[in-house]
Amino acid sequence: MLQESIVSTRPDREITKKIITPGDYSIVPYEESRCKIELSNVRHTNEDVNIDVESRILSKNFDGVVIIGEADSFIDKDLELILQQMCCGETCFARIVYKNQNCEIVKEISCEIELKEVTEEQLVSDWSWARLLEAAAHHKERGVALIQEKRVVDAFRRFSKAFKFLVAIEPVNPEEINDESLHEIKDLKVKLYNNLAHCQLQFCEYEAALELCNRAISLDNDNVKALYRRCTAYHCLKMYEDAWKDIQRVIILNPNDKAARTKAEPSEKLLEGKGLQIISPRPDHTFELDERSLAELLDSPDIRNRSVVLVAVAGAFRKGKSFLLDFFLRYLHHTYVLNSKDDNWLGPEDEPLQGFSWRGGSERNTTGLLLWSQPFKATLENGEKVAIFLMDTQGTFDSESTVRDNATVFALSTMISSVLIYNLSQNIEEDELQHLQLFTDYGRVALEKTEGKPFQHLQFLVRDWSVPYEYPYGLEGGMKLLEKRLEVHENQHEELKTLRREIRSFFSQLSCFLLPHPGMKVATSKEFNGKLTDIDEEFKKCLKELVPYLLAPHNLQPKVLSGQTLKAKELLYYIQAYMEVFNGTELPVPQTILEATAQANNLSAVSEAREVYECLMEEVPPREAGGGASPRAGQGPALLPTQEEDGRRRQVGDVPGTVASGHYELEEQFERLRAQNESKSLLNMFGTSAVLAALLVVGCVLSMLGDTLAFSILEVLGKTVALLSLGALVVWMYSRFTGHMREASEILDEFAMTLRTYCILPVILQIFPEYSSIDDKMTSYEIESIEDLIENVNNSQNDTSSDDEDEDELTPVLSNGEALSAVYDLRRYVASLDESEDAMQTLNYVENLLIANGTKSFCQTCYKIYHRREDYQPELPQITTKEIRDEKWIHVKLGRWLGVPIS
Ligand SMILES: Nc1nc2c(ncn2[C@@H]2O[C@H](COP(=O)(O)OP(=O)(O)OP(=O)(O)O)[C@@H](O)[C@H]2O)c(=O)[nH]1
Ligand SMILES: [Mg+2]
Repeated sequence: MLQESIVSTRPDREITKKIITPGDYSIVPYEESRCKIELSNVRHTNEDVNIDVESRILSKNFDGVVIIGEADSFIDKDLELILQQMCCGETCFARIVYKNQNCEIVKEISCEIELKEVTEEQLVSDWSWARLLEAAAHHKERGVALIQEKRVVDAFRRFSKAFKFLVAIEPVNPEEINDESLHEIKDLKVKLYNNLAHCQLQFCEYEAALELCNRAISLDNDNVKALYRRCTAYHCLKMYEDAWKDIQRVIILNPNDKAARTKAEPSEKLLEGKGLQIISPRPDHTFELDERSLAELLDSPDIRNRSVVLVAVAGAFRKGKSFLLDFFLRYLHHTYVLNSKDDNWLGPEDEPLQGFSWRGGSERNTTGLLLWSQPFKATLENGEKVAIFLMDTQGTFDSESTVRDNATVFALSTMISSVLIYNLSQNIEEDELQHLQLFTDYGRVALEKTEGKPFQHLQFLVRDWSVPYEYPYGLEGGMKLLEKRLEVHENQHEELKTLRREIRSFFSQLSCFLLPHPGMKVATSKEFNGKLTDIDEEFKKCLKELVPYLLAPHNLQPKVLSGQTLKAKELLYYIQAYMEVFNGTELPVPQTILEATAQANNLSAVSEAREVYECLMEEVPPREAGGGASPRAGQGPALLPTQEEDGRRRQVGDVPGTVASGHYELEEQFERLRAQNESKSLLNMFGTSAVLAALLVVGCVLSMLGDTLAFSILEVLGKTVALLSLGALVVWMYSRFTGHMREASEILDEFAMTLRTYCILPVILQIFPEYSSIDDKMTSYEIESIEDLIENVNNSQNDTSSDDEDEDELTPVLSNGEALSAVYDLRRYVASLDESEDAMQTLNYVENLLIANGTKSFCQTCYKIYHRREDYQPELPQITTKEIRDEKWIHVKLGRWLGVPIS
């Protein structure tokens, strides 16, 4: 009696066998055993029902060999199960019954099987890791082949089997398995997870697929297939945001994946952000705050209680600020949205750069202040939750903004940012430091009194740095350059020192980064759309250093105000408050850049004028040169402000801008007057030195003549004259170039002047009558007192009104240097006057003089300098009005300067 035994039972099928002839119990098939079999009496019920078209064993072509574990179709697999329960030499009757869901028999297959030969194999549990790995790889390959044949179920079985072999290797003993094999094992595991996930997706088992992908990603973060499949799973599970993150990651890792791109499109829209204009300029040069948008952004439930990290970029317009911010956006997406830790954040090679609006051309693009509408959420190492904001700003010094606009934008950016990037082109220049000082100072004034440093991290960013051999690109070179630029040393002018100290005192951290030029396409091509292929490698390399330096999780700096980190909702209030201050009237209008420039111009004009003055004073006749005083050591240049005075004046900052216009007037006048002065060169020949030299020559000639004529008196006289004039010349030159023995040189000047006026000039004018008019002017300056001056001014004004056309008559024959010197004389004079009526009267008269003279604006400036600077204490000798009246030089100079004809 044959006994039936159950080989395997499941609801959908049942396998039984009956032994007809027993075999050798010591030889049984194991995994990978090669079995030679013979099938007979094969019967199918319901022949029309085809359960498995793929069965090899039941096919006509079956060769009689079965290798255990190699079956793919499920009938073959069932037959394998039967073989695994047979012994070598055994013959059995096998029956497989297939049922439907209602447990009704659909089909029954029966046959007799004879197991003729079996190769002996080890039990799988005794296999070495190498054999297990080999088997896993083999089954994986078979599975892939089945996938290609679209036999997903069979493939799934192979992959599962392969996975079981891999799992059997564990626990992995690293001493036994080399690194390469370990890597191979991990790699195979990831592939199997992926393949299984693929099959599960085909079976619409999305959660199972998700789990398998998660496992693959846990082993390999950047596995594109796993990400892609997980994205599909998420998508099918309607988890769109997660799907979007994965597909973005796929695009970054595999930019050429067109399918991924197509897939990305619908979900990409879900996370679209934009530059949100929170502050816009109004036509009247005030700023409008979009409180609603700002509140929506900062007061949103998931953001409001997070600390703020705000990175802003400010600086001159058209210098690539917005362009740079768009790379920041890429980094932030990569790191805080996609949670990727690698450095492949620059994005696809051919993707246009998007985000904050940027463009080429020469016209300004960004106006007001913009925040990116999607703050990035991050958790700092200390567990603090932050929201990262990016801020784009209106460029300074475009042709439409006033200095106040610039200062407001810059100051606001400084006040609300935790990191302010000061975007510069090519270098850190002195004027850029001045602007920084001016603007941040403006912000500091607007801030309520804060303890310590008012602002946080100032990052200088030098674009298009072109001398990497001096300071290399990047942070290291930048820091060295910055140190150099902000260096304070002893010999530096006080003004430069103050500037540097102030900048250092405003910010708690200063750093600098040098970026190379991004390439000609970026800077000059109209078609350039930001794709990476058009950008120089060096630039990209530096971006990879710069951006993480500012935005990597461990480098994030939350905004701190008065020692407290600022929450997003608080930032909202602060911005509102600041805007009120900036749009209100309490703040002083910042000194205009024009003024600042004028101030600089003025100072350079002073030094220029000083040089010209010194130079030309040597050219003009002695009487004009201040009665023989040395221009180097005498009263001329000494009347100009000292450098210290200049420095002090700039510190209090009230040199009015109109000085610049005075400077230009002066230049014009200077050119005209110099031409005139040059025409006097013939007369200039007879300055003190020339007169003394002429006397020396005359003495020599006389002595020679006396000697020739044997006229000893003449010879002695000649020698005496020659010796005296030689001595006088030496003394005069000594005095002139050292400033010593001033009185001696004055006497010599007087002497030379007298000689020239009464002896030499009359002779010359006899010979050259055309010089007579110039000489008239030159000899006419002489004022004895203020009264004289006033009287003469009155005369002059009368003259002017009666003779409008003859303007030349009123033009002072003065050089630039002299005019400037006269102005300073006037300042000293005015500064010394007390408030007496006499003084006021004098001032009025002087003003009238200036009006009459046509150099009013220039001179008004001089008054303003004095009047507006209340805390300016010129270091003047204490002299009374009376003394001033007696100070002949003032009157002389005023008279000369004003061109007052004096008899
Ligand atoms: N030379 C140079 N050009 C750059 C650099 N970065 C960007 N650009 C180009 O500069 C131009 C202006 O870029 P934007 O980002 O719009 O400049 P911006 O400073 O924001 O300009 P405004 O918004 O007008 O203030 C574009 O043509 C960019 O291609 C750089 O580092 N060097
Ligand atoms: Mg811009």
